[in-house]
Amino acid sequence: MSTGPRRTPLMIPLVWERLEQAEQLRRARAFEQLMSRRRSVRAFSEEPVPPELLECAIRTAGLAPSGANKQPWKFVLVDDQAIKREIRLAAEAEERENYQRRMSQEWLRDLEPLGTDWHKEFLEQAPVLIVVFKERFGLREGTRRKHYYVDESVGIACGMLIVALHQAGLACLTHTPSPMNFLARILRRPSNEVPFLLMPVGYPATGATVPRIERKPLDEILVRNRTTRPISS
Ligand code: IYR
Repeated sequence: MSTGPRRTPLMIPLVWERLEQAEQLRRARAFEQLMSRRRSVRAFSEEPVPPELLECAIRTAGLAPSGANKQPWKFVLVDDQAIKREIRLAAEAEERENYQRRMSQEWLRDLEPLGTDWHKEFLEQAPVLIVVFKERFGLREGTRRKHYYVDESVGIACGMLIVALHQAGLACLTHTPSPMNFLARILRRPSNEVPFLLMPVGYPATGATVPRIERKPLDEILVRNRTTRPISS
């Protein structure tokens, strides 16, 4: 328990640009347009990605808010062909079990419109994989430091990473083979790190296709204040 007086945090002026409302609207719409063209890509060209682009996107992800500013994330870049192959084989072994045994009929039916199966060629095809790990706790000089809201923090950072990659003209896939502890083993991560997301990144293969999907309209995802109806399940 802390007993002494609380320390006053060091505060600095906020850097903030107040925009004209018309400019705010213009930017909001332009950004929505840009993001409406983001799609999960499952077929990549082998064309390499400039390392600076990836570093820039990862720095941007690292700007995400996090519980007590602990920044409980690690982004592992894998561009080594042999390691990508190891990851593909391990992911396919798990996914084959998933598709053939572990996933429910309802789940398989839900995935039909996406056309996915246990083959994960993209894990070798994409020039680079970003493997995101969450840090369950911090390790400083061998002692454990508590981390807070780890899933929320790393989830937000991943969202920012996806946006940063798209904005930089790169495509990616949020892939979650399950279970994915094989990633910690293959990439030799320390025991405080748990795999969170596996993201192949690159340029789409020539002629790449994506499933035709619908987005829920605003009135299905936006609630203003509360409804007058009684709570139903
Ligand atoms: N992880 C599997 C299955 C899968 C699950 C969901 I939920 C998706 O939105 C897509 C795929 C796979 O990657 O094939």
